Amino acid sequence: MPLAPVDKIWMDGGLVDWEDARIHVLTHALHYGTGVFEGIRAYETKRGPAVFRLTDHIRRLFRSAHLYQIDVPHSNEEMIQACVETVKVNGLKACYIRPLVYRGSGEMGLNPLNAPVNTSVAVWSWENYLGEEALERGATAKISSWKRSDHNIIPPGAKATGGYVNSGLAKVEALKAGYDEAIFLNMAGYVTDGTGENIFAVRDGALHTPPLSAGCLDGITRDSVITIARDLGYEVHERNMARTDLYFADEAFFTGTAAEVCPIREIDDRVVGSNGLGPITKEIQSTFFGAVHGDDDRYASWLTFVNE
Ligand code: PPE
Repeated sequence: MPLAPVDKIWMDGGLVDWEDARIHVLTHALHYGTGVFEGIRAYETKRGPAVFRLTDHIRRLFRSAHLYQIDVPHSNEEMIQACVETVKVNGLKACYIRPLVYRGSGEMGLNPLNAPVNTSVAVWSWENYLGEEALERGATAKISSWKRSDHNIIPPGAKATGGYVNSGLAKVEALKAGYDEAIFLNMAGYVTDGTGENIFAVRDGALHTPPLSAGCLDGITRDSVITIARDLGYEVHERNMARTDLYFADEAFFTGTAAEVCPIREIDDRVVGSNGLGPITKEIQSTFFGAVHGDDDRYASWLTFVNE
């Protein structure tokens, strides 16, 4: 999706113009994927833009950095403030927010530990990852021939830039085969997630989603949906799922910051249940959108208001 430039990007502690946010070609992360990042959204509310679960995203950013032994040169609070400031200064009502911590230039070779650590926060307008119309109509998906990288290969629980080549392979395979999205299985053959989303199935009125141990990201939208579903009175089971659990589902949906709560209408050419936005998915989706837009007091603590 082409990016529409905004005014400012936060880089290493200060704001620079969009076109000046440049790096050297010998940036370590460019060669070896040695970066960690987050994807966050700010939504329009009656009180101005609000960032959804900002502290949880920044906590996960630091967890990812910890795994890769990257010392983030800013505090947790400074990264939170950097996100707030970058949303504010660009004057967008709603946007996607991309904090990045990466190994910079000055060292080559696989030992990353002597390379400097740089940070940035960029924001841009981003429609739903699978298309706004997919939120109603549902996306199509294909089980990938590529497996999700394992806990002992590239741990899927941390958002490392380099790990996303795994997702890229599956995404391209799915798109070229005519599907909107890929679904990964792990090395044991159980469902993990999409290329940039967690996955849920609804069957007989209960929700099912792979456990984190299957090898999926500890998605913040996943966690929000589990909370919302239980608040609405649904049972949620985190359990290993076979691909047939998806084919047999009454409803299925992806969750993610970029993809939000997006129904899946077809998996491997098999229509899923109601072929679109099923009733339970719809209820969860609309509660989720109520929460992110500040219209549901139960979830007020999930929002950070940028102008307050
Ligand atoms: N699994 C993966 C592999 C993943 O990348 C994401 C986020 C999720 C699950 C959902 O996590 P959460 O956003 O916390 O609910 N994927 C990001 C996509 C980034 C991209 O550039 O593509 C996102 O949604 O921001």
